[in-house]
Amino acid sequence: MTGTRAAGSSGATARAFPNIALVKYWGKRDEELMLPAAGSLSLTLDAFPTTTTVTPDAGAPADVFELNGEPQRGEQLRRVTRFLDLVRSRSASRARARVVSHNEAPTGAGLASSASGFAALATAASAAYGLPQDPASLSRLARRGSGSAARSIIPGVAVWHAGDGDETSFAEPAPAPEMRMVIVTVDEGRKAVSSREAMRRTALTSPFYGAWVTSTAITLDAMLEACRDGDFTRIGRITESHALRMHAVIQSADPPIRYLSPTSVAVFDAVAALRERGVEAYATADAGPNVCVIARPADAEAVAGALAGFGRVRVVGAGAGAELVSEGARP
Ligand code: 2P0
Repeated sequence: MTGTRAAGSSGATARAFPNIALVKYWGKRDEELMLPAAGSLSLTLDAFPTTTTVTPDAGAPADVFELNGEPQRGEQLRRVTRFLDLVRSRSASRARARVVSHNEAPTGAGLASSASGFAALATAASAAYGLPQDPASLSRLARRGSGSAARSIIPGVAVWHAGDGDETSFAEPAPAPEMRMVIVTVDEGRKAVSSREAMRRTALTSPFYGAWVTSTAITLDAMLEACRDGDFTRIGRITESHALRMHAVIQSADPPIRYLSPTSVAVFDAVAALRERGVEAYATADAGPNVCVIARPADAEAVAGALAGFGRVRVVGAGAGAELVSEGARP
């Protein structure tokens, strides 16, 4: 133990799951406040959690961040420190912290590890530093670490409102029918261009970016209506078409960025072939080559079986929101 760590400040541990967007977030209107250019909607998964313990240490000279047993340096550590600086600016404590995180997803492979990561960090840090812990406050805070983390605070289907400022840009539950997601892991490698950088490049250089933003707002309204109606077919059609629009606008950046590999495209084709055979499934993909396919619960295993030749396949369902697992005394 170092320095003058307060007796009893044993920190707080939180767990959060990744989410996969059905209406995508791609572009910010304010990078400092992390306000999205448009709202989005996602399914929080019941797999690949991140569990994070934040232990404030009044005597420590700097924050420490350990991920899957490896001490982190450089940009990874800076992102955590910047986030904790924001937490400390709202707290009575200025103590540096030890952050120990375990992430069960392959980091950087497009399975949204930054979403579960910052949702867990926001939840643990809010408990450890005495900040508000209601879902809207946690979602707004998580957003500052990584936009998509705002949605991982919420269980199941979450809508992240674009809002008109920091106060109003948070995620909340959206009523929706039960769904499964078949995750086809085509490639576990780290992506070549981070989503943050690719989003910035898309916004700055794509001639289609304006249309992407205005059409996404319309798409989100249609998706919310389809979810309210429990209309799986409409949810699926919107999901697949919006994913392809996102990849189109990303490819139209200069220099272009292409996340989908030939295998990813083959999975989209296989999903279309399943629909031809009467099995309703719809594909989406994030900033990487892996493909996620939504299906009704009764069809999920058949969809997984049909896609098993393309990579590792896993059926997941709707997961819990970010939760405090244990809480120690405050610093
Ligand atoms: C999404 N993605 O809606 C979209 C679709 C990836 C593709 O949100 O810069 O890691 O930290 O806010 O949240 C990934 O972007 O980016 C993402 P930052 P984030 O899920």
